[in-house]
Amino acid sequence: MIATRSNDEVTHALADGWAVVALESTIFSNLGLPTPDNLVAYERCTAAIRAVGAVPALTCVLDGVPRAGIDEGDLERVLLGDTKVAAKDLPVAIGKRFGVGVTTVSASMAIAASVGIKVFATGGIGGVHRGSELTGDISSDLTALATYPVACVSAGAKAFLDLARTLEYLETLGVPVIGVGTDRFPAFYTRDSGLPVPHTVEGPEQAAEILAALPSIGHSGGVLFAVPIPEAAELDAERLDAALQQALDDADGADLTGPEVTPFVLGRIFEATDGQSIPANLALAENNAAVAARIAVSLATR
Ligand code: PSU
Ligand code: MN
Repeated sequence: MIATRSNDEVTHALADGWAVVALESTIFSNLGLPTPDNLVAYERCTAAIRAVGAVPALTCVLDGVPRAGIDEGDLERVLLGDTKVAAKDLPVAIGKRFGVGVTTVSASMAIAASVGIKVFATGGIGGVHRGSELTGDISSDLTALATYPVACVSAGAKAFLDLARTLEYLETLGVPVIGVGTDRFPAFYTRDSGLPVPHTVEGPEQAAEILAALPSIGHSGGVLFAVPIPEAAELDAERLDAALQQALDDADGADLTGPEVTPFVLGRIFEATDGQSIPANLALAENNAAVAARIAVSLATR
């Protein structure tokens, strides 16, 4: 078991069985969002969680210690972090005492599970990359969803990935994929990827009922809740397609592998959309945090 440290607020909430929502830190670093939008995203997500009475727990690694909940004085270090830590990197980050490691979805779910946090909010998950039949590039976020008993709330995944294969892969791994108020898998900036999700819930209460049923059937892994971006913040799919294609072409030319690929493509998307993707990104992250918090509260009070 990981020796994770929490701040006082998270420690007390967990001891009292109160609602806690884990957050990843890659999205709040410059690997996920440019400055100062990363801080704005963090403030909006944590405020949304607190607004319904839940407690936010930012995950990261600080001085070789996995954290689920930091002290405000450490926030600046996390926002400036540039070492991406996936679940598989956690032992190295601990053993080599990384100063700051920013956690991806997979590492955040591992850390959340280690302290018993049941609900986790992110922007978008990693997935099966286009061309994975040649490169083998499939995000370990998917394996983590099958491994850790944590519900992940995400706006689907970005359309620079192969979303059809991503859903097939989750199916193979046995991860329930559940649309919240939708029967379509969302594509991050847009509400409908054109692909159906296997299951739908009306809202957070029904989502919590499903989570409560997991232990009874021996399901040991997680669940993916897919929440579409709020309508008012949705981007135009056609204009976005051109930007995504440009970003992918640039990535092809840059000869990148492994964990470098996703941050590079994200950076190119921000440039190719002239920063117009940022408000959409902030809106969906905040909305996911709010939905996750309502699920966590519903679970804690049932
Ligand atoms: N997709 C986004 N924004 C992000 C990420 C993915 O739209 O910030 C980050 C998340 O931390 C996710 C990680 O867990 O990238 C996946 O990286 P990879 O594809 O290398 O597994
Ligand atoms: Mn990858």
